[in-house]
Amino acid sequence: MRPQQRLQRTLIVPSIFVMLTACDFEMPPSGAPTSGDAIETLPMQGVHGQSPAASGGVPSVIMLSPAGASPEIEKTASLFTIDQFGLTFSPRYLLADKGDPITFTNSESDLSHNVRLRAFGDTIDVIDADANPGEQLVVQLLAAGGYDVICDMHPGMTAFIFVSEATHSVFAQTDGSFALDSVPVGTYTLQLWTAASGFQAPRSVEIGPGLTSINLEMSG
Ligand SMILES: [Cu+2]
Repeated sequence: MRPQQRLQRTLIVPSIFVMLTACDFEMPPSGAPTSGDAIETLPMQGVHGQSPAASGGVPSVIMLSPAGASPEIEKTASLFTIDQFGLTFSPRYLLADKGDPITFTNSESDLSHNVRLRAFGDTIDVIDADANPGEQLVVQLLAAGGYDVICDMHPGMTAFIFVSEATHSVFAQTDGSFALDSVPVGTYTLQLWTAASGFQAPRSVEIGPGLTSINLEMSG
């Protein structure tokens, strides 16, 4: 058995911070998004609606943040893992907050992959890193928006990451329908992102009391 290759590399580019490590420390489980955890004392309301349908398999993203001066909300960074196994990225769609550490792993027994990450629709690599079995690549994305992820070695191995700066964010379904379960009553700035049109102009919305319905189908 060949000795485990030890890699320690730090890459800093304008909008991103990348650490490549090949260590075998125990990874935390990939957590659920924690949006809204900091404001549990206010009554939570449901928001649902309709946005443009997915384009090229990439769903719309709906983002809500409290209107006005952005409050100092204590947010715990969520830890996400995207594994490469069985010639598939898992999960294939990931919604993260700005700066959340995203760890790429390779669980294959003896199959190398790579991770090539680009801003959505762009042709410039943000990351192009080998991903051999046992290695980990930790990425913190600091620019909001969509990111394409591919493995060069296996056509069809793709993933999509969306990085949000909003306090409440959700992927729409393929048909464009969306739902957020727990949003405190209040005035919000809503922003829509679609694969076809990118970020749309922010708009003001009132949430609750009661179920709030929002139609974004005509946007963009
Ligand atoms: Cu691959």
